Amino acid sequence: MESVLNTNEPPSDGRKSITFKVNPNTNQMIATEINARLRTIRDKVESQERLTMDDGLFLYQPDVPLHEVGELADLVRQRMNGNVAYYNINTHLNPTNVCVYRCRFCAFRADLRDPKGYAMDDEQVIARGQEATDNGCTEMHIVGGLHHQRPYEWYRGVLSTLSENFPKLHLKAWTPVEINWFEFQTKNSTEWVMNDMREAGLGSLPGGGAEIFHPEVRDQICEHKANTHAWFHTHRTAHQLGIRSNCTMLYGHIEQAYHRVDHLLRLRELQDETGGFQVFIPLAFHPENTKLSHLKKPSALDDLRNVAVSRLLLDNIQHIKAYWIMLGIGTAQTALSYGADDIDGTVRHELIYHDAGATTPEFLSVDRIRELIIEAGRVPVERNTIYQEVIRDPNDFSNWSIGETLPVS
Ligand code: V47
Ligand code: SF4
Repeated sequence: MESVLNTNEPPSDGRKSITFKVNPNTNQMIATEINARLRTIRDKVESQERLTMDDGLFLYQPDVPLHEVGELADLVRQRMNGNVAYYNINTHLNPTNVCVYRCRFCAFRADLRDPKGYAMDDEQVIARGQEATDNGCTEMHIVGGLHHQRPYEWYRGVLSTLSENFPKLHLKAWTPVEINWFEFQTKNSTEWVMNDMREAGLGSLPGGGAEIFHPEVRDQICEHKANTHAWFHTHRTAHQLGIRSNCTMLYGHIEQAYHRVDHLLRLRELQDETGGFQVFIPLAFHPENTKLSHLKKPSALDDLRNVAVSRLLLDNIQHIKAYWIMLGIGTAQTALSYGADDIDGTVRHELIYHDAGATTPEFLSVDRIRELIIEAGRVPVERNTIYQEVIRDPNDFSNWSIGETLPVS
């Protein structure tokens, strides 16, 4: 039987689908076939041979036992990152939620005259920087909407205000969707925007705006914003300029296994070329208050399978992040045995997931994060955004310095 892939366009390696033998009475894959294929994949993983599109499609099949997929991913995690799990002390800043676009999965955006809409002024931005510094943050994660009436200088000003007042804070800012908007506003190239933003304080790029790259899905969930080509062009340019970046995949909405594998392989391809991605973050779709609110949130089983399959396919990206805000604490802890080696940070002021129904806390203390990691059997290590170890003054928590550079790809 053909697995359900329903696509018109072949994936990066030219395969369209994969055929499985199924038991006609149960419609489930035959155990002997599952075992044989798993053995082949295990051999490849053990000998560090690259997995293919077919392997990825197979590993995503719900009939393939999750614990076996997790065990393989755990092997890779252990080999790449040892017994360590990383976290950071960070905060979020969404300078505005007003947005010209209307992505169907987004509960965060607001219209220009919506009472929920806001755009921060300098004073508010500085207050957030001060709060972050007082709490010992090393990173500020900055993304938001594309405001109809805020010029490029306003966005640039967010970074320059923060970097002038809080020079130690690493500013991980703007997705390719924003960079693309700035190109449109300034009529300048990606490279120009990136250099200008770097001058203003940009340290690295977050992984957002990736959603699902395949046009069959992208055209249905966010057809107007920066397309797949623009997303890759932005990250390639960043990497060429020596700016590191993260990458993501938004799963659990209308996409199928085939689109997920295609997405992961496209990321692997760019990483082969530039080596500039530090970490991959699978993002579970939260449907509440979105145009896709009729859909069910992905299950914990699906979350863990996504962590594991991404660890296995993305053999050239050093870290996989189990973002606790989105997965929930229990699943994030379990994910540390399914391929993940990072759980993100303390996170204050998260809006994107909480607007979409996330019930996780809005903040975790450092002690709690370390406790979660230890409970999961790993050694907690604080990192900064670009994966350098952070050393804290034991008598003054907000006083920190940079130690060793940790493994990056
Ligand atoms: O691009 C938006 C996603 C992304 C929803 O780089 C949603 O370290 C689920 O990129 N349900 C932005 N997901 C967030 C992001 C991110 C998060 C954490 C760490 C890093 C990093 C990056 O959030 C968007 C979109 O894919 N998103 N709405 C939703 N309802
Ligand atoms: Fe705007 Fe980003 Fe929401 Fe899309 S995901 S509507 S670009 S804020």
